[in-house]
Amino acid sequence: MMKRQATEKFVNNNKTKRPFALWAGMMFLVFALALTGCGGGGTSAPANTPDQSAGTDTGTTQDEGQTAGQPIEAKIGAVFILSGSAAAYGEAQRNGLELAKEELNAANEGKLHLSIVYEDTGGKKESAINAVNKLINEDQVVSIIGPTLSSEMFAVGPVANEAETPIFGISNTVEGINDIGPYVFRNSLPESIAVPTAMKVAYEKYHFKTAALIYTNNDDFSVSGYETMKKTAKDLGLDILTEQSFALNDVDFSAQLTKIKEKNPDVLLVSALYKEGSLVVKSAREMGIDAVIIGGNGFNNPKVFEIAGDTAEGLIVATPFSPEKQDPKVQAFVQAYEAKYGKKPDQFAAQAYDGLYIMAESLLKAGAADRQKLRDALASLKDFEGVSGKLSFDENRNPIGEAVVVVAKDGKYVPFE
Ligand code: 1QQ
Repeated sequence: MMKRQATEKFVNNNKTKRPFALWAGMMFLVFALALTGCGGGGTSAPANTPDQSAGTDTGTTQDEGQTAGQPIEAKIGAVFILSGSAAAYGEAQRNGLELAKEELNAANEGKLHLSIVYEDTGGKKESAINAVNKLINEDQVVSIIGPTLSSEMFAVGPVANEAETPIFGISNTVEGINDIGPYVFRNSLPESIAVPTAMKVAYEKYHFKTAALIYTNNDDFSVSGYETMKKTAKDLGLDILTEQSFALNDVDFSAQLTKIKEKNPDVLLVSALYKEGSLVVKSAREMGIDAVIIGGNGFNNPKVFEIAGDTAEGLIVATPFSPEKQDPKVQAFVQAYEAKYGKKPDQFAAQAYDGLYIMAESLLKAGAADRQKLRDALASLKDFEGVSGKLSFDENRNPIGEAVVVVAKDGKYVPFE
């Protein structure tokens, strides 16, 4: 931004002295600055107007506009957990994004070309902050997709917002994500919608009266999910018998589960990421806890079945996406995904896939790979029909969508009836 203003000032000062001879030299400088990425500050640099950039090699900076006959070149950053104990989320997200990128680049040939720079956070806030700074300042991306966890978004959202770079969460389900600032978006259904849906639907079938809660106490998503579960349990008039917690990466839950077993609740509410959550479910069943188990968004990954095996049977979760949905759009996505990766997509892959489609639609609407124009186009999104449902944003850019309730049966999730 500073450099862009300096360039404009230089242009103006000299224009008044020797109009034409200097004009050519100035244009050369403007192009050179734009091509080396110095013009990338969020709004269109002077070199982006069609007549000025005609004849140059467009497509190397984040804010190159669409010039006659040239596609919009959009470089997008992706910040995912690609290693460590929650890596299956990031893998699904990368798969969904790559599939969408191939489809979109083929469908928009000559109009829009997307490239993606991936960064792995390992689930750590510090790594997420470094990744976002690198993407914004070095790679000069037009926008960022991710990060995977809400706790990471709370750390990096303010950084992207300050740098006026749109950041788009595809799996951040905690309340308050959009309050970070006007450049922060998400298409992931908040747990405040998904969790009560699952609990109410299950309540109508089982009419449980007592509940126990167990959650990860040092992860924003898990804590927020626990609070939503507790509030919903109270709203349903349930008697909460005990609340237990543990930390990320814990593997032994026998002390907490022993206390829960003593209380014999009708329903056990679990708020955790897939690894800890699946181990809790497994241990609970192995210890003889026979309560109905309801989980949160963290369980929407097939790793649950790998870790918990048969003990996952009966686990109830809400999700905006089911690969079983008999909708032509969903089935086309499921088939393309299976053909490419040899397995069915989960919700994380689906929301990533939709996220890039939304980004592409918004870039085409913006008419340029320009951070500010893209932000405005994203903010005006309405009735986007994705594989994970229909999406609009409310006035705070929160997604408005619906959750379906699923239950684990024979190693996969099927609609809850
Ligand atoms: C969040 C989540 C996690 C389950 C994402 C992997 O929903 O952190 O908000």
